[in-house]
Amino acid sequence: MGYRIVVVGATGNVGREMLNILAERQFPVDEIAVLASRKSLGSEVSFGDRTLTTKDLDTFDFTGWDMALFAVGSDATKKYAPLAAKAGCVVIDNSSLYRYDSEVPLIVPEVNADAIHGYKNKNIIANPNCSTAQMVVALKPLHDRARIKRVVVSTYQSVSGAGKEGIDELWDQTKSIYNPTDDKPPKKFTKQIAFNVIPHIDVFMDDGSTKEEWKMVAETKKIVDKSIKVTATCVRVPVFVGHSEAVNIEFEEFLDEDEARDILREAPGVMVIDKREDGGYVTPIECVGDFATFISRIRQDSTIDNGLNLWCVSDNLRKGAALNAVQIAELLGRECLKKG
Ligand code: 11C
Repeated sequence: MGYRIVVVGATGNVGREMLNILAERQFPVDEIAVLASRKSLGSEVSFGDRTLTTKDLDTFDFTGWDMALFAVGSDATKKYAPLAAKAGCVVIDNSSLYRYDSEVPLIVPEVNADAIHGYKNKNIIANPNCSTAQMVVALKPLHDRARIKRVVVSTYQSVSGAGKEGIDELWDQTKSIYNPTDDKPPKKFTKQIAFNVIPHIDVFMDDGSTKEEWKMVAETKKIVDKSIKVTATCVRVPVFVGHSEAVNIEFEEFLDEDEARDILREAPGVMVIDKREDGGYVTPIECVGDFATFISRIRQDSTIDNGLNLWCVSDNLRKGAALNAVQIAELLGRECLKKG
């Protein structure tokens, strides 16, 4: 016996990826409904070898459905997630709307699966920001061994984090570089993204950081440990899919680089590719379509007593969004909503 599942925002990048992953991981689905806003109504999306037609989010009745995976912006989430939750359908939300609500669990199953039971407060579970999800998968097993004091992270984030418009802008600008009569000025991003990097993701905060940077701080604390200090610089790079992060970690206790490598090799959701030779590390293009968070370049930071550096890469549409949401659904099914 399986579940009655709804995917909200099924025609977007993340919604489509949710459907792919539900099918790939053979999630036990008895019935599936794919919802979209009116402007995408009637669009077709793939689910395994089936083609599904989207229904209207505005008029959908969530009564009797087990779980709804939401992949729409915060405004639509604000309007529809409470309706679904009130109708008894557990919402797994990919937007940032509920992440910082103390009554809503923010879950990365490899890290804080125990927090899942908190879904009962509001019938809502939040899915973290992509740049946080991949980092905490790497931090948690190291924290368990040597207690992390402080993390300094710089991100190299792909344009797919900014949705289809971000992907289109990189594609169109790249082509236009070779055809100067076809100028493509920035629209989605604030500066040219083709052959460039932009140290700005999401809106600016009062302290000069950006909201993307703030999210990494707040979410790491909520998911792993509130005592961990994080400082982040988030940068958009001309890569289509796959976020990368250079992570510097300061621990309470000494942790040898070889032991850290062994710990990460055993850690759930992590794949260590770390040879100290040309090409002995992972780049974003190699992790597209994969489930793992890849860790490379693990090495001691000799400028502080208990420091390590590492390089962390993952498919931002998968571990950073759709995969993590499906893993939450699997966890919820296993722990809370068991079926015959
Ligand atoms: C980006 N991380 O790469 C963002 C996208 O809070 O879920 C995801 C934003 C979020 O632009």
